[in-house]
Amino acid sequence: MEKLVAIINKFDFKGDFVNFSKINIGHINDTFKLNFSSSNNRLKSYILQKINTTVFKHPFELMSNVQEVSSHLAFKIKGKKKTLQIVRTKKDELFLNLKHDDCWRAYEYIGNTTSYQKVTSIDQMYKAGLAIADFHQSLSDFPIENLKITIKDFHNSKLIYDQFLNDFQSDENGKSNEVLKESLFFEERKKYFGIYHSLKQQGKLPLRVCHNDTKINNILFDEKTDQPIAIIDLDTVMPGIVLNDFGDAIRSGANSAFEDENDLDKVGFNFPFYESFTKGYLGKSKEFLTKEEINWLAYSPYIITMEQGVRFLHDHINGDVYFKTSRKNHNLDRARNQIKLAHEMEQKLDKMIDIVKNTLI
Ligand code: ADP
Ligand code: GN1
Ligand code: MG
Repeated sequence: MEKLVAIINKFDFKGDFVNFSKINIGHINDTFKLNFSSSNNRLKSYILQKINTTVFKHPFELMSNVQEVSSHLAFKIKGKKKTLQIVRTKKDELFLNLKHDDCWRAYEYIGNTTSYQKVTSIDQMYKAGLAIADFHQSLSDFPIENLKITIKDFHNSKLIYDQFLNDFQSDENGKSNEVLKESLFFEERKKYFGIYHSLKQQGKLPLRVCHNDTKINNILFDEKTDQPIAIIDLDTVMPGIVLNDFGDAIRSGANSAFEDENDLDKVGFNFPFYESFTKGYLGKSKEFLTKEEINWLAYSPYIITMEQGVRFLHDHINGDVYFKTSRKNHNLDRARNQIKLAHEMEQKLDKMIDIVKNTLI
């Protein structure tokens, strides 16, 4: 608590610090909500985050991306929606650098919003689809060359799978035997991991400014109207392919269970949610997507769900060094959850393709 107060004192917050609470959402950074009182006795809140420097090794580059992207978005959305707004330190820095593994940043708190861990209505999916398309469109004139690579090869599914396989085979933590079935699932489908890689190499998919982590809890919805108000967690905004953003929102939003659910009977692919998101996304993005992007759209939820399954499984055999965990076998449960989801998507791929086609008629 004392350390946190010392850190809070370094930032240019307005008012008197009252209290804080920890927000236990998000697998990467440590997030706190801070409450301040101002002279007119109104409460004002901020977000304080300890940046995970194991994942984001260059916090200055990271924060300069966030700063540039959020300024651009603020200009584009002109008060209609919100975006992250950095609160600088009293020394006017973008973040507080105490030492390499002790870096902190602060944002204005975007209030009167809800961050869903699981989507609750078909309408939320439609609106989320529109919001992601809007995000892509708003950033279409952002100077892509200004973006720093915050995580190298972030969605390189082929490399992600190869690295998993390497560690699975060397089995340094002696866990490979526990995950033979899961590993086999991915091995049998490994051709899918190479698809984007080869399309990119052939120059068939354009690089655009992408969010790269469009998990549904990174969209804040207005708590009264349920309209998406802000897309947050801009740490992975990098040049990328829109298929990952489309796919990841469906991976997280069209799972009938929470991502952490270990009762696999509850895990399933909510097809109407997929359909609704697709209609929302394509409603806006058909104006700017290329034919090739549209051709691959329906595959992307499946491919990224497998990619995420491999990432969780890899972290499990590596001893849970990347994603935050709070119970034994947490990452293994998450991997099994993604496998079940991917398996269901696989059986509906043809129908998923039809939805994209029918939406465009
Ligand atoms: P992580 O990188 O660990 O996922 P996020 O930046 O996504 O961290 O933040 C975790 C959670 O904190 C979000 O899902 C959201 O609920 C909340 N949050 C983060 N920033 C804000 C903000 N500016 N206003 C309101 N809530 C926020
Ligand atoms: C992480 O930070 P968060 O919780 O929004 C991860 C995503 C994964 C997601 C899985 C930087 O997202 O890539 O899809 O967990 N972010 C990073 O829940 O690795
Ligand atoms: Mg997040």
